[in-house]
Amino acid sequence: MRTLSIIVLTLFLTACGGMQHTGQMGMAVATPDLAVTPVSQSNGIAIRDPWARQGTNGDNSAAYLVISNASTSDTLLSVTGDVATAIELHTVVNENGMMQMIPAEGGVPVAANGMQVLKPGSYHIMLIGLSTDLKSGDSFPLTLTFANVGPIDVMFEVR
Ligand SMILES: [Cu+2]
Repeated sequence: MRTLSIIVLTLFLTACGGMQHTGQMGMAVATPDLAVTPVSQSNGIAIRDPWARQGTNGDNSAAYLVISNASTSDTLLSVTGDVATAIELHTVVNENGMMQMIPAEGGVPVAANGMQVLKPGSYHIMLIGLSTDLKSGDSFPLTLTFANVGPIDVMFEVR
C-alpha cells in the first residue's frame, strides 16, 4: 500500500491538471448555489455539480462535486466506478511551499448541516488510469459511499 501511494503520488504531479493549478487557489470560486436541484440525494446528503476533467485512456483525471448535508455529520469514505483502474479520495496540502496531493486519510468529512466542496486545489476524486477517453460532454457514473447514508450513484459530466 505504501509503495502504491508513492507511485501514485508521482503520477499525480502530472494529474489533476498539474499542480500549477493550485497557484490559482485564490481565484474566485463561486459559492455553490444550493437552490439548484441536486442530481442525486439520499437521507439528507445532496450532490450538486458533479464534473470531471477531460482525459485520455490510460491517463489520470480528477472529479469534483458539491456535497451538502441536512443531517448529522457524515464522511465520504470511498468512490467506485469502471471509469478508471483505481479511484482515490485526495486532498491537497502545502508542504514547504509545494502544493501536493495526498490520499485523504479517513475520507472526506461533511459536517452536520454543512457542505463540502470537492474542487481543484482541494479535496478531489482521483481517477487513476482512465479506462476510456473522457471528452467534453461525456458522462460516466461513480458510486460514492458515505459512512452513514451508504452508497449514492452520481453521474459526472466531463468538461
Ligand atoms: Cu489527486
